[in-house]
Amino acid sequence: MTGLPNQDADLIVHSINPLNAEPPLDRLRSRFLTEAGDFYVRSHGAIPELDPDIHQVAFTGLLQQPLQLTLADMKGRFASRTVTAVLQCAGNRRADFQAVEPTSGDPWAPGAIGNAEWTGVALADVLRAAETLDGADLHVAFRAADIAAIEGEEDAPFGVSIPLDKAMSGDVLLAWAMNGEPLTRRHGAPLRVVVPGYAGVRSAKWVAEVMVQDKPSDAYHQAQDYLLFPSDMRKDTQDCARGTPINDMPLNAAICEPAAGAALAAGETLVRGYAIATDGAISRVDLSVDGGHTWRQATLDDNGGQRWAWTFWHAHIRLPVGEHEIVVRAWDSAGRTQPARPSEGWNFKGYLCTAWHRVRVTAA
Ligand SMILES: Nc1nc2c(c(=O)[nH]1)N[C@H]1C(S)=C(S)[C@@H](COP(=O)(O)O)O[C@H]1N2
Ligand SMILES: [Mo]
Repeated sequence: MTGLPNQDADLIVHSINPLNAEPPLDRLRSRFLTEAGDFYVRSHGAIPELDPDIHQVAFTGLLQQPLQLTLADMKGRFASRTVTAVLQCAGNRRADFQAVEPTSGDPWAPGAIGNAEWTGVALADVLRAAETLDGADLHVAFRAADIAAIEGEEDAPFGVSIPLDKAMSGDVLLAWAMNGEPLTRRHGAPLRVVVPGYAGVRSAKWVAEVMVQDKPSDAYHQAQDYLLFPSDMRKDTQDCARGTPINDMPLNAAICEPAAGAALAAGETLVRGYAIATDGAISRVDLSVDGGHTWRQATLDDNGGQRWAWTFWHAHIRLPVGEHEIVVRAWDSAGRTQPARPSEGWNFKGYLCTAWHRVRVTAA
């Protein structure tokens, strides 16, 4: 994986403007709660600078009591709530798809993911105060303060939506803090949405308007991007009606150490990584050094049983002198596991790469 020279955060930078960058995997694996400086950044436009004392969020649409709230208003009116949750880009691990056939988008390694403790107010509490209508077919759309560059179209504010029932679940936050620190600008200050379990794209940063409506957002990022297309579709045949909006993230796992290409001493090696299941527990993580013919189990680190957090795992394996490929796959509590090869899930936008993660190393 290559990147542009590190500019500031000591991350692997895929593009500077907009800023897209991910941490080296050993740093990602070093702490259960990912520090802001080690947290991937995915942005579609320039990072806005909003004054936290002045910035307001408008709550509009199908509400009896539309609201306009500053950060201080929110803190004063609603109970604060903290949720530990993974945020993961739908393009995480896209580089593995691109080794099969090119796709659009940046070549993310397995670092477009992070796990943080988010503090804010429950979106449900604010929507209840605004007296939202309830209805199975309603949606909550977010308009953000950044202006995204959109290929072949005019620049437009970043916009996405989630179903109202997800918004009312209590775990969806309007968050102002990450790991107990105020949000940094690049991660959405002064206020961002955090939608646990969903693809990162739904967690709008720099949120400016929250709209309850009877259909999903028609903004580009909801209506035309972040759709999972069938494998036979290409850019020139793109038909959004045949794409599925990416919400819940699938089961996945990655090896963070040793690094790809590492030269190791033969003998015992510590292998460490993360695993993530959509909604509930990782039940098992398997490692193979013979291409998936035989497997042994990694040890799962305790994640406190937190529903939206990731699971760290580790194993000591013995590597004789020679070249090796270490392979990982995870299992969830429903007995699901991951596909062996990225060719099985390839799509031209390169979303949701969940193939067994493989790392080649040499031992001498
Ligand atoms: N306003 C706004 N929100 C956004 C984005 C953006 O470009 N603008 N990118 C989205 C995507 S695709 C992801 S994966 C996450 C990344 O959040 P992070 O940069 O804090 O890691 O933010 C989401 N929210
Ligand atoms: Mo993303």
